[in-house]
Amino acid sequence: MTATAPRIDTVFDLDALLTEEEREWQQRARRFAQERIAPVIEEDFEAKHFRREFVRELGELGFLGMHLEGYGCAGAGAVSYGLVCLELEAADSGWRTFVSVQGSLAMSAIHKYGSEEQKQRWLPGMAAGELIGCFALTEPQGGSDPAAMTTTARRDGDGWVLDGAKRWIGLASLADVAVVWARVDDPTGAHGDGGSAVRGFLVPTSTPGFTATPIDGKLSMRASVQCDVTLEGVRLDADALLPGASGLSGPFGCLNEARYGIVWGAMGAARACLEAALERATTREVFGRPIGANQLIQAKLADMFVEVEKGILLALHLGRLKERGALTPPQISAGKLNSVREALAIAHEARAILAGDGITNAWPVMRHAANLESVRTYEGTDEIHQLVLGRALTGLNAF
Ligand code: TGC
Repeated sequence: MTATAPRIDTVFDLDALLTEEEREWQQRARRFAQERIAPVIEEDFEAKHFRREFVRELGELGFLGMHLEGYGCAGAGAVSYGLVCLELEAADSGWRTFVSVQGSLAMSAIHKYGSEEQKQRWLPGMAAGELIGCFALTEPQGGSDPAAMTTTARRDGDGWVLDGAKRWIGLASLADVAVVWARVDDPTGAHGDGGSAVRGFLVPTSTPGFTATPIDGKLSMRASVQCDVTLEGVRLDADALLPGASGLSGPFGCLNEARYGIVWGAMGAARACLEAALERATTREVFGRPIGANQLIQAKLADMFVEVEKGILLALHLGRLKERGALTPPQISAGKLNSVREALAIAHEARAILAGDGITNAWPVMRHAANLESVRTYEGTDEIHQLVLGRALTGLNAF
């Protein structure tokens, strides 16, 4: 009986489907994840510590806003970006989340909807990891229905005044700039808004009236920071408005980017859990032989492996569609729903294979399982994505 655990990503030879450049991005991210994040993540998770110094390193590696063109961004393809998400999340969902919030949400919003001046002011520093951005959409009453937002922006001379509250805003207490989505009431249409519209604002976090407070008591994503944000009479100049976004399609356009990263990232967490289970199965002996020699364990491992490989193939398919400009929101919903659901199931199975030790931080599995509970909920819950798919299939809106 041999106990050779193959590298699981060689079994399907997914590498054969990637370009040289994509493999290089993946290797660069894998090295960072294994050499920088992995050695400290259990300690950081325990201590609720966000390692700020990694932000510049991520910038130097080109990962921040890497799918964007110009302004110091790498202009990489969607698959390269996905592979980076996968490798970072194999270490911890918190670090993939950081890259998502910075690149897919805050930088994407500025890149898609900002004026040339706004892009020049913020994007190069954010790409380099010198500046941090956050994305303030969700409000305390719930995240699933952004149309119900109550944060307002009202005209004040040439400028604006923002009032309201946001919740679960990643990195807000560390951020230099917040992309804040607020409702502008303009019934006369005098400012070109044509009634009530959701608009985006770039708020330097040093602006009086902006307060971000880290949310305590989290048992998930403990090595990253999510905040409550209050906006009390936050006065902004006219040029704080993102000119290119009007209506909810603005923030949803950014959520599409972040959800796409999750499709890949969650499979990284799943792969890490499978690797842990494989290691345990081939080294732990019970009844005089490795537990992996038992059919029941092998069946679990095989099922976990099939779901990891299927999930990565789906992510790759969506990535190729994205590179052709053909990726649709229901396709992203299918990917996010599948990846996170399967990753959670894999984490739970891996925990069972690890038995009692699986609940300790000697293994990464319980941390991944706890993190994935957040990933399951943010950027659209399972149920929201099921309903997006239900609408695409039936033509009937169940919201
Ligand atoms: P509806 O109000 O009818 O449509 C509004 C407008 O938005 C457009 N739209 C989209 N555009 C691009 N991509 C998408 N995925 C889009 N989904 C909708 C839509 O076409 C319409 O455009 P227009 O021009 O006609 O006005 O909304 P809906 O019925 O289409 O959508 C309903 C629903 C439930 C799917 C949507 O509200 C939804 O996706 N809800 C979930 C929102 C969500 O994901 N919230 C969590 C955000 S996570 C977060 O805020 C934390 S940031 C991360 C961090 O900081 O850590």
